[in-house]
Formats: sequence, structure tokens, C-alpha cells
Amino acid sequence: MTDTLSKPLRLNTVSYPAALPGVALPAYDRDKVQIGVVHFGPGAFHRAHQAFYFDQLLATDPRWGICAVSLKSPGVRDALAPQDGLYTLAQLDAETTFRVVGAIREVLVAPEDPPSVFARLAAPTTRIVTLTVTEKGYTLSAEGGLDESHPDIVHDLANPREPVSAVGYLVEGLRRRHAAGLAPYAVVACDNLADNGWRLKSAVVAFAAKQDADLAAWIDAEGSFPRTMVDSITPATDDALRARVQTATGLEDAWPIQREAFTQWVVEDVLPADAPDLASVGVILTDDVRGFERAKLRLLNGVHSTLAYAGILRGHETVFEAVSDPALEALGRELMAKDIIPTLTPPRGLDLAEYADAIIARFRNPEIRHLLSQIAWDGSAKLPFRVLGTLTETLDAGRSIERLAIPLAAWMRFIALRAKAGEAITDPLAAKLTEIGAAATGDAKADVAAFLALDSVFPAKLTSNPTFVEAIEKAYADLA
Ligand code: CS2
Repeated sequence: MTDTLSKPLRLNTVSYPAALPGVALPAYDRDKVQIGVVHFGPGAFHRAHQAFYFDQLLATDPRWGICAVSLKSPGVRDALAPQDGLYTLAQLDAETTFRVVGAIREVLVAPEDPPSVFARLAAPTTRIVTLTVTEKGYTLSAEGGLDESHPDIVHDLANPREPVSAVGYLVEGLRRRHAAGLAPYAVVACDNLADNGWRLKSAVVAFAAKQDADLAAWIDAEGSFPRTMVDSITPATDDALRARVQTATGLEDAWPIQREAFTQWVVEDVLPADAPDLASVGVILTDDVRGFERAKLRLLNGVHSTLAYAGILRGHETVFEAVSDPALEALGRELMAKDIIPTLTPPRGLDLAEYADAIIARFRNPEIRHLLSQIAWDGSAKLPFRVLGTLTETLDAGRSIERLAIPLAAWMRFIALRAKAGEAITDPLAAKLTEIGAAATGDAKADVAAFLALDSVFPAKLTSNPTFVEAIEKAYADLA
């Protein structure tokens, strides 16, 4: 065969029926799909998780196609436009399966085309807006409310009709619906933040109140902002995945997605009656979301971050390697059993000890190459939800925080290591962290004090508590 003949077709509407046998294809007529969902932040997690649920729902209800909106970069649009929004999802397990997902019907890049985004938000057919904009995308202060000093919020409050932030877009969309006499859309936050929907609602209402008290009161009274728990380990796409997908499907995909086979989505049962029937595709709707969300965030994400920082310091590259290091596995298990579980109230039907075991088993999945560096970045935005909540409650209960101090101290050591190596730090506080990391001398008191001065990360309640400061200093010294 010549090169031309053997070059695979690019995945798109015309080519996908020719995917190799065994590849799951959209079980519906894509031409009949309407857009009923707007999603902000179509990164890997959205495409691995929510889009997969909507893809299943489309088999019975064509109203729930997705308009995916990137708030910043055109990367996803550029990859998916030539593919008509199609992409391949690899579900990694002892036997990996491949599925072409067709739920994304449109990708918009907000800064290029705000009117199209507003039109989607204001359309009567749009009933739900989902978000995966990462922790920092919620523009919240350390106290949890809208961060009015955030540059994007400062911009949006001054120019509410030309927003750049997720909160700004949500409010402008809701303002247009209110003016048109439409019901608000339900807003479903899908990031790993404690009380994600409530926090987002309070930020949206606070932002709206700055413009129009009636609008704010309407959102407050009529808006549905369920809290959620989202879960599925989604390693970043790499060339190995692209090659694997091409072999398995016979089609070229510029941006396939991979995740573990396990996936879970728990949504607070407050969605309006005309919202998509998420329960029909396995989403758990419950009034007890807090228990699930706390357990997942503190156990899975808390231990993930611990393995990331402590693992990198011990020379590991992946979660699998880190959890296969007996010292780190023991640390993860002890944190869960002795420190984290005592702060949790199990949701009905969830055995926390079994859940903790299942998490370790998922981390040990040899099919998954999940880079610790992917988890390590954005620590200043992640650690407050993953570790500081547990730690504060542990302190309040008068128990030892010796182990809980380790992930925080390891994060500080990790930042110092990267800054001294001259590597770019990925974090909303990158500039400040680079400065602190580069200046670190290894002296526990001085180094820890510089990190603890980050008041958007560490609340005064903690930094003024000598037990807290000493525990971090000790853990930092022990990691030398
Ligand atoms: C990870 C999460 O990257 C990270 O920080 O801890 O993305 C984690 O893989 C997911 O929350 C699992 O559901």
C-alpha cells in the first residue's frame, strides 16, 4: 500500500460509520440532535464525563445536544471543528473499550464570538448550563464568596455586557432570559469544590446584585444550582493515546480522551421538572449530595494531591508508581482511615472504609498512566478544598494534624523545587509562588512563613494558630 492509501480518514460525520468493529458509535441520528445544554470549559474532564452521560441520553431524547463554550483558548474548537464535534473516548480497563461521542454539536470560543454564546444562553431550548472551569474559574475568595478583586471580576463588573469570566457569562445570560420573560437555566457546577453549586450561586447572585437588585432576587428565588459530585480519573491526552485510538478505530482523531472505566455523577435533586432526565443514564439524584461530595473530595482528591506532591519529591512520575511505593501507600491509607474518615458523615449506603479501599485500587490500575504533575498544578486552588477543610475540623476536634500537615509541606517543597529549577509554575498564584519558591532556603520557619502569608489560601484562623504553624514546620523539616 502506498502512504496515501494507508493514511487513515479523519474522524468526522462522514467517516465515523466506517470505524472498526467493536467501536461504540452514537446510537442516534446526529442530524436530529438539538442543543439544550450549554457547557463552559470543554476540557478533557467534560468530554470524558458529562458529555458521555448526554451522549447516552441522546439515544432516547434528542433535545440534549451540547454547545461547548471555551472561555479562553480556541484549542478544542480547532481540534473538533474538522471532526464535526466528534471525538473518541477510551475507557481504560483490563479490556479497554472505545466509543465515538457525538453529544457536542457546536464549539464556541467566547472571546471570538460573544453574541453566539449569549444567543445560546438566552435560547428557550437551553435548559441547563454545566461548567468545568477548574477551581480557579469560580473566582471565589478564601472566604468562599465572589472575589471582587479578581481581575476578571473587576473587568466584568465594569463591563457586564462584555464578560470574560464564567460568572459574568452566567449572569449576562440570566439577565437576558429575565428580560425576555423566560425561566432561568439550571446551572450545574461540575468541578471539585465543596458545595460547588451553592458557592457558584452565591457568586452569581452577588455579581447580579451589583447591577440590578431585581435580577439578583429573581436568580436567588428561581435559580437552580444543584451541588454535585463528579468522579472519573481522566489522564491528559498524549501521543500514545492518539496512536492507540487510531489503531483501534481505524480513524484519525486529533484529540481523543481517556479515562478509567469507572465514572460517577451525583447531583442534588433540585433540578427543574423540564431538565434532562439524568437519572435515566445513571446519574444519582439525591438530597444527600454533601456526604458524597465531601467523601470524594477529601478522600480521593485529598490523597491524590498528597501522592502528587510527596510522590514527586520521592522521584515518582505517575499515580501508579506513587501508590506502589509502600511508604506512600501507607501514608495514603492512614490519612484516609485515621484523619479523613473521622471528619466525614457517610451518605446513606456508602461504607467509607470500602470506599477508601476502592480508591486505592483505582489508583493502582496498571492500565492508567496518570502523571503526578497533572494533579500537582493549581495547588493553591485545590488544597483548600482537598486538605484544609479536613485539617481545620481535625484541629477543632482537638486531634493531631501531624499527618495532614504532610501534603501542605510537600506542596511547599514541590513549589520550591520547581521554582529553583527555573520551571514555569502553573497556578493562579504562579508569580507569587515562583518568588517564594526561589527564595526558599530550606529553613523551615522562614520558608513556611512565606507560604503561610498567602492569605487567599490560608485563612487567618489557621495561620494564627501555633499548633498549625508548628505542624507544618515539622512536616517541612522532615521532608528535607
Ligand atoms: C485530580 C482529579 O487532577 C487532579 O487534581 O485529583 O482530577 C481527579 O482525577 C478527579 O477528580 C477524579 O474524579
